[in-house]
Amino acid sequence: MQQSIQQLATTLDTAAFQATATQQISANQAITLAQAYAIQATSLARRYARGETHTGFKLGFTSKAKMEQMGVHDIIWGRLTDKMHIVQGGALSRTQYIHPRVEPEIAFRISRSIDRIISIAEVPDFIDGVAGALEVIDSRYQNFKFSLEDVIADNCSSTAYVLGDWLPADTIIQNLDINLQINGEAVQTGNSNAILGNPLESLVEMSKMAQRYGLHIAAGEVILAGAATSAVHIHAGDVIEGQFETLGKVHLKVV
Ligand code: OOG
Ligand code: MG
Repeated sequence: MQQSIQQLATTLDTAAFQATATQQISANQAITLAQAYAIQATSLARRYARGETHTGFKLGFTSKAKMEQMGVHDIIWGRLTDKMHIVQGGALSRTQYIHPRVEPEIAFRISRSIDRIISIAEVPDFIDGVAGALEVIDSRYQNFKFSLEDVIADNCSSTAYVLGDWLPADTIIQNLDINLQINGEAVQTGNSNAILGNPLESLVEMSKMAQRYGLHIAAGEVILAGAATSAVHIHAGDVIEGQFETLGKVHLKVV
């Protein structure tokens, strides 16, 4: 039997809330891209009803490393909330998640509303900070496997994010070596240009998504550009460090 948008959204939200994996939607029924984003919005509405507030957006599959790791080749976007934000050096409780992974990201802070498609040359006018970041993703689907529509419905695996110190908007972020260490061991290395050739392009893409999907991107919101490297499984006791050259280091513990 076909399930409604509401039922599918409830299943995904409950899977996240209870840290229990659920079956891929695509295993039982076909959904369109528009329906996938509607499921995402409906499932986020349940979070807002529990008191969470919107803090920004994330992009996914903006690098080849991520596309190839997960077998999805289209850019996707998801929503971030205050509950997902972990302070720099803070701790993530492993038992609250299903099979979490971490990945290094670059974050932007929006300085004024983006209400149209912007060009790469205009990006500096719309941001007042850049930072290194870590994103924790935790697909609500069994075995961390999904189709394009599945992952969009699941808010693009959004789970948690840590922001490094905000640096001025004109800080160089092109061609940065990015390293991810776990317990002092290098587990991923990459370069910021792996993100769409230039990480600033992620904001151009986000402005296009906002136009296409009727989103409002407001001052103060955070945009995560998408990981430059593959994501890595994390375990209780792990000490995680992202290193981003000019953007400094970002830390997270798993307890
Ligand atoms: C989907 C989220 C992709 C990124 O940075 O590319 C993403 C996933 O890999 O589970 O966050
Ligand atoms: Mg990511």
